[in-house]
Amino acid sequence: MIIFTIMNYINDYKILNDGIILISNFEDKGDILFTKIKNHTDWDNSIKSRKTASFGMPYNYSNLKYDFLDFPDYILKIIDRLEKIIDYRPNNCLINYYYDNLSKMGYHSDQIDILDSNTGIIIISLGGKRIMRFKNKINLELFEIVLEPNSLLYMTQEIQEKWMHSILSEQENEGERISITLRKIKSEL
Ligand SMILES: O=C(O)CCC(=O)C(=O)O
Repeated sequence: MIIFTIMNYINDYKILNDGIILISNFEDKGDILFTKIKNHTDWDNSIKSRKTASFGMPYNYSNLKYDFLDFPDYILKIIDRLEKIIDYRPNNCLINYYYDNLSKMGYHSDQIDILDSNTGIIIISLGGKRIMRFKNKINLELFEIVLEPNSLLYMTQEIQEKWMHSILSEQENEGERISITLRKIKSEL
């Protein structure tokens, strides 16, 4: 499993379920970034329950095909920062915009055969908080993680093999949320 240069976040990270790392205060300009992404992204509206946009390497996901698109500057800055704390440089960024409390993402596990070995999935959360619920593929055990604004969640590929995950709709009025998800997709695909 990737070892983060945790020293940077020594008081501020948790390791959960032996394959998930949560850093609670990763993004310090989350509100500005949220507004920029919300207002300056050409959103894909093909999915009913949230809007999406993909940058970097082409990515096929949930019956959608996203072509190559240059990274915007703000994503490049995030990738530059990330590269210093993980051992690789993500080459795709899929952004999800949960535009109201009912926006959600159903149970799934991420496709891992398209990912470079020893790289995981990074999720940076902006805006309203949401709950990510995991379900074990064999014994159906459940556990939840609260994705607070400005947090970073890292999941290994092994987690995808054993667990599915989902983003629940919100009962409370938590407001809109944006998730920035980053992956390193194999270049020979
Ligand atoms: O929006 C999120 O935080 C969830 C993203 C996710 O589940 C995924 O990219 O596989």
